[in-house]
Amino acid sequence: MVIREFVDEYNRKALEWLHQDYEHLGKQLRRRGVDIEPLTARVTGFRVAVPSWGVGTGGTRFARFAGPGEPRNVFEKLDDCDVINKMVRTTPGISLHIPWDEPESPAELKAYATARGLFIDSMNSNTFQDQPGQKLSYKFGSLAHTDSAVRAQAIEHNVRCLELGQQLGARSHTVWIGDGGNFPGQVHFRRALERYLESLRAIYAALPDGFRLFIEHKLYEPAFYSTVLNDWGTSYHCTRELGERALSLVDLGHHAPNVNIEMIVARLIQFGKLAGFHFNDSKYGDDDLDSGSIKPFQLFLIFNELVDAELEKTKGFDPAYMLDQSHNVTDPIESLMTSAVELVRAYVQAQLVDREALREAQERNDAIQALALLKQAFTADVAPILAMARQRAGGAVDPVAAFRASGYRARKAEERPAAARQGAGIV
Ligand code: LRH
Ligand code: MN
Repeated sequence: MVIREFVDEYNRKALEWLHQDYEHLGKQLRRRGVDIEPLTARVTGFRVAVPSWGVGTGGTRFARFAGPGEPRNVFEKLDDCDVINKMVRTTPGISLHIPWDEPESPAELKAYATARGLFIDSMNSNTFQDQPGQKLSYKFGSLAHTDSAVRAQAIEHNVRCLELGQQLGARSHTVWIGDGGNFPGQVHFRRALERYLESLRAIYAALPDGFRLFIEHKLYEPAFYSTVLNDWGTSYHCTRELGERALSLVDLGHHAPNVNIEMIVARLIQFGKLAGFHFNDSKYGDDDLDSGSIKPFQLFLIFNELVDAELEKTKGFDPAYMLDQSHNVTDPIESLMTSAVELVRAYVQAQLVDREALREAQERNDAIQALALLKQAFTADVAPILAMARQRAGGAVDPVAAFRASGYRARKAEERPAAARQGAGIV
């Protein structure tokens, strides 16, 4: 039974309570002067890209414990992404990572995605690992390396990714590098940034028409003392230097604990330089945990800034939403479905903020009322809207329950013998 039929069958049992809950929520919202239908309609337009590297089991530097039915190549990764989208109906876009997903035939891969209603979203280059047969090592960096030959090798890799991205129909190219130092004195801060910018200028010059360049800052790891592109301010400076198609990507896990990320988002929106996001969650470092699993209020506050800008039709506001997570102890498909749902939840809750009343409270410095207005939206149980939007789009009322009942993972465990390689590392 194809997933679509299975989902319809599985939804049948839930439809009765779903309509009851939906009508009840509709009544509650009507009392607040909110019509539920336009909200549900807006959800069906929400899109978040899934990372190809997220459908396999992730790991840490200590170990990676592969789960059953791991995808063994980019085509099997797309099969798993297809299931996620069939269940939640908001994730047709797939971010690829090169060379992890390098296809023999880009045309074949593009056709494979299209046949499943999927498309290639952002391309991600990789100059943070050495590949077999690679001439020069990235041990001491890549785009910011002191050796111009290493920088040239890293630039060449990014240009090849751009060409591949164009063949695959992608519209953006994401560059994250781990360049930095582990000890004081190891790296000259100003010269390293200048080398990085010089390399990015070469990549920017090779951008195909219509392509956007996303640069991703990160406070630390793998470098543990200084990182060349360490924070949003440095990123903003670089995107200003490069040009209007260069934008700053915010990975939620790439900031020091307790940094006010929603404020960074507001800044980048105001400066017209917000590329979008790598959504995940974290308790301590770049933990790459499931979105909304640790700090759901922070996720809501970030969407509060995004919805505020969206409603104001802010100039140049066109952020790319992507997940970037590592699933070390859960079924990656279940984690990615759940995370996609949590993003839509924060998006809908942010739509419930009474922005006129909030502006008045802010103007008269009524902090209690302002926070209460945000909390009123954050504490709204919008689950019926999320489930109804999925069901109307052909998805599952309860994606995880439907996925488990589908037996997909057990079937893949049969089809895809466990890879001998256990090893360590994020993928
Ligand atoms: C770096 C990062 C980057 C990816 C990698 C998989 O921490 O967030 O976005 O290239 O994870
Ligand atoms: Mn990331």
